[in-house]
Amino acid sequence: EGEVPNYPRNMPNILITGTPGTGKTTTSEMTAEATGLMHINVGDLVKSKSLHEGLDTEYDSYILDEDKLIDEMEETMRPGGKIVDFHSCDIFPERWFDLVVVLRTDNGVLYPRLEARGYNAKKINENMECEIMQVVLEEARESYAEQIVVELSSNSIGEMEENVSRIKAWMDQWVINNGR
Ligand code: DAT
Repeated sequence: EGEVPNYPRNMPNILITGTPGTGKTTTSEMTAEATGLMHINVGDLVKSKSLHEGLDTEYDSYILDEDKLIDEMEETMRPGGKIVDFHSCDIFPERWFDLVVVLRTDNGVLYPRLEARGYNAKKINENMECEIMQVVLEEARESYAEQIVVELSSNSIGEMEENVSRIKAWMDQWVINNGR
């Protein structure tokens, strides 16, 4: 951290984070479609490039190899223009991102989404607690400058569409301010 020069970007990098089920992947796909930015689904990348140390059988999730993941992504992030989709946000270098979006979902809406995914009870409870305790939001506030962290409500399709429009409008303004 701090040793890698932060080259100026022509396009912004956006992190879309939040508890599993809050809508990161759907929102990222729609935003990529609307903006032309490239969506990077970090969970898929971890699986496809084996950037993990095996499966945690209790939670049925991969044990991340953070160093391998950051090395794998570094060159891709450098020129900008990426939407990074992941349920955790404190593992990435702060310098990578121009905007950090934290999606939030009400308990009564999130629970059935997690059930519909076929998560086991332990995983559902862990994720519900994560959302109730605002774990990802606090992580984002601790890891990034206050002015780049935005909390957006993601309970309905309407809210998701609104969020995509807001992110697109933010990006258009970023290009006016920073693009060359
Ligand atoms: P995540 O990537 O955060 O785990 P997802 O994009 O895969 O979440 O969405 C999980 C499920 O919930 C999927 O079936 C789409 C649905 N969903 C997500 N956000 C939504 C929203 N704002 N309104 C309605 N459905 C939503």
